[in-house]
Amino acid sequence: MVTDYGLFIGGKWRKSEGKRFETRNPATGEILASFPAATKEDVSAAVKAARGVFDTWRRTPAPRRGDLLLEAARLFRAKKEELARVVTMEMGKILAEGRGDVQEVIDFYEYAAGEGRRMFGETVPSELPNKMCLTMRLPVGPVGLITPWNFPMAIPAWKSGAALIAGCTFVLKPSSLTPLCAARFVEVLDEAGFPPGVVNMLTGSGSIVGDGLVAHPDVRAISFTGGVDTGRHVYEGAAKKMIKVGLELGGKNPILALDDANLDLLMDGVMFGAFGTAGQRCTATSRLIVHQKIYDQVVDELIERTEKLMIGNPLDEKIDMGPVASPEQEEKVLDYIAIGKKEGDKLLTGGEKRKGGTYDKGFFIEPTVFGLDRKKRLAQEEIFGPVLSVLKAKDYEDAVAIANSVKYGLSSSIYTNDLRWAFRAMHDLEAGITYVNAPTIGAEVQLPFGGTKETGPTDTREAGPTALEEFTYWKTVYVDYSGRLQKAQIDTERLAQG
Ligand code: TXE
Repeated sequence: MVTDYGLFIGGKWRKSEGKRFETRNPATGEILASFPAATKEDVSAAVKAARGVFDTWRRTPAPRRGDLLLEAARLFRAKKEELARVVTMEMGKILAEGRGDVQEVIDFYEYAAGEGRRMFGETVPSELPNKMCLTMRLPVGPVGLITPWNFPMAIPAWKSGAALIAGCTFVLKPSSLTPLCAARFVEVLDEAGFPPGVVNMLTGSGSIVGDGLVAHPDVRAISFTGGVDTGRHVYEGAAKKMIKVGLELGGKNPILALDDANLDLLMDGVMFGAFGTAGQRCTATSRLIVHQKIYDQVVDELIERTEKLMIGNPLDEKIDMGPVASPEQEEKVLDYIAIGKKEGDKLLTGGEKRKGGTYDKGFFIEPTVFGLDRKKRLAQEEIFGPVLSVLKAKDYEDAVAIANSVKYGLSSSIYTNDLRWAFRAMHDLEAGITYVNAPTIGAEVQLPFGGTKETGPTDTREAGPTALEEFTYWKTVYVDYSGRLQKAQIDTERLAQG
């Protein structure tokens, strides 16, 4: 039975005047649930709820806020299997990855809960006697969280976990492809006992809900993950209000394979990095840059392994790769494959939509490998699908030049057993993340996550201790206990003169 959801505002599921839309399983076409497209009035109501409880929430001691995050983590753990199936059915990633999505929620909520007992500021000496100075973090206010469909529970968790522990209330706007995952996520937070208004969720369009949150005067920060063009638009809107904004806008992530690499290890990493989640990860391996000496061998092995991948319904545990997430994604990926063929790039394997039988109900694209030149569009643009480009490099320097020749800078990897190249790559690769002898995917929640160049501004990082930066500002406090007026810069000058 299809559940008709409302909007989650002020601790209650509410009706909306907005038109309804449905969410479907991309492997089978089955309708999963229906949601309202929130209106401007709904945006105002949600922000009002978030603003109304903000003072209560920010005054709740951070360790007590952490207790609620821990309770939520406990509930997510208890419901992990059920929620993982929802992720797989709505987004299309295989079940093992659906479980991974929920595990990230658990891991990050547990990690963020601990921040409630740290969140350190500093004490600093004053230049004057009997005076002390300190810094502390304060929450920016109610925030807007705008999330994509590829990690439909993990990304809302990364953003909301950090916002909540910082003392912010939030309005989450999930992608219209995965509202069910967001609704189930919010249901768990509700069950954990967050006060009404701390957690709010609005489904609906980017132009009404997304723009509405960015423009609303009471929304004091935006955390966004999605495409570059949308991200730029959000950044411009946020600049008008001078608010904080965190942007994570994807990548064109390379693996560099040097001639001394362990080839088995390399191939395992490439297959996982390129075709995991059908290539729809911001950190997916989309370029394999191979030293000329091992190029032919790598290509042969790659074709053999790619052709063995089983594609099908991701709920079936035998399947290696599910569908892409939507008809729009399918069209976009097939367009790129067509561009590759037209530009004369060498199609090494795949390159077709899977047809016939149950495939016709979903959006299945063969895992595809192109051999190509570094300047071609497929080597430069984010495809966000199961398409890997292999490029030939003369040596280490050439491989780095190819790696850095794109506008993105999120993740990167090098396979080598030579420490010299491994350490040089850590410095030379223009990316927020570099892996050594591991694929470009596999971020852990206790470390900063984010990129450089057009992946997004470098002043914010999700996850890790840096996650707090997005949602807090620094307050500097001076405490004068001398009992008299002391003048910094003026009195200190006198002290110095004696
Ligand atoms: O992204 P959008 P889409 C890339 C990837 C993919 C492409 C398009 O290349 O093929 O983007 O995906 C909301 N104001 N990534 O269309 O449109 C939108 O509703 C505010 C990379 O899904 O950027 C959704 O909630 N918000 C990526 C979110 O923005 C707006 C992950 C992302 O949607 C808005 C996903 C507006 N005007 C896609 N318009 C990554 N970094 O990993 C839309 N939105």
